[in-house]
Amino acid sequence: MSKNPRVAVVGATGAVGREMLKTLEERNFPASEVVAFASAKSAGVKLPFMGGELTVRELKEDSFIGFDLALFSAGGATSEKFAPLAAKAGCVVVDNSSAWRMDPGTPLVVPEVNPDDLSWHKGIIANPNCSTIQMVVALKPLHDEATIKRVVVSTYQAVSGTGQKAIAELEAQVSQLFNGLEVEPKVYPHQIAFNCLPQIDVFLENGYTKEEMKMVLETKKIMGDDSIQVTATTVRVPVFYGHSESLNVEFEQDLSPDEARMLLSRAPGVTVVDFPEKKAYPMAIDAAGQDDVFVGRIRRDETIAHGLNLWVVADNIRKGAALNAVQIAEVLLKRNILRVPK
Ligand code: 25A
Ligand code: L14
Repeated sequence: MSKNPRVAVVGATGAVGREMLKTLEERNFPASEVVAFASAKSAGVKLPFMGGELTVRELKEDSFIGFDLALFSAGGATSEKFAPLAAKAGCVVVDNSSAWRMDPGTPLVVPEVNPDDLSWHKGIIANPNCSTIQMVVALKPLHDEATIKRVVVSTYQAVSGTGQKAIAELEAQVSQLFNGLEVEPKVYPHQIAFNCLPQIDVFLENGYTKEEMKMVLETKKIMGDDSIQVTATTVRVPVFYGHSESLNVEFEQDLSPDEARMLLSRAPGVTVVDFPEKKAYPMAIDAAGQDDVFVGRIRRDETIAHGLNLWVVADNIRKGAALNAVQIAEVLLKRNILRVPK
């Protein structure tokens, strides 16, 4: 493409959509124009962009004519319906929903891990689940060195992952409880303030939640290695921004904590914060608003031959969603593959 791309942001009024606009602006993404789309009820809403405002348009079936790139974060149902329409109109989609991730014809990409999978896109590219993205960014450099056999992960996930309405629900419950009022859960099945909920997304027949199975299946696809075993417990905690994860990793070969620290400190998109003597480790409140994946508490699992424990934290709305999507678009531009193949 010779001219700069014309970009649509679909679901622009949501927590992730707003961050996509902010990320395009901060990274000086070379767009000839950016247009914000959402559902009919948000049409006319003004969103800040590049010192001015964008007026939100209603997303319709013919919205994509004349666009080169669309960043979607409007939920699975919207993506299922509209992403193929966009691709048909010649507009490449980077989709943040779970709709296309496990489709064999759709690449699932984290630029630090598997950028080459972008070469076979057919017009839709899936952005992985937020918890999966930060985990694979931390695992990839270790896997390349010592081959991962198995990962046991437990997550501590912020409410912003669910969107604006969940952020508002945690705020409201905190103030209701301080004022001696009853809380009435709406977004989550139970009170989230001062509580932990071992359920993210819906339960499946095997007893796991859908969020847990996303971590299991998406990790194999992104790492391009079906032999990596992952088992997950995903937990919602009363944090606004930033997902934290405890990873227990078993390797084929030996990897010392010092080697892991060195590999991670050289890895793109990773910052190691691991100074126990100074009580320094990654925390959600520090990762919020940052681009990197933060890794600390690196230590041996003393119960197995080749095992490490790690603590991994990232901003779920940035690296977990908006930033990763914009980084994918940047690679498409750089490699001159921002076009729907015939
Ligand atoms: O199915 P999935 O893939 O599992 O995804 C389900 C949902 O998860 C959220 C996202 O909600 C998604 O809809 N999500 C969070 N992280 C995600 C991630 N990494 C993620 N999903 C996937 N991957 P969300 O709140 O972030 O964004 C929702 C956006 O979707 C728009 N939308 C819904 N249906 C649509 C549609 N757009 C086009 N066509 C459709 N049919 C939705 O727009 C929103 O932009 P909306 O207009 O229906 O609702 C926005 C309303 O919210 C208010 N509001 C939003 N932000 C603020 C706000 N008000 C004040 N301050 C704010 N900061 C607006 O007033 C508006 O009414
Ligand atoms: O699949 O509620 O990307 O935190 C990520 C956020 C599903 C919901 C996904 C949440 C979504 C999830």
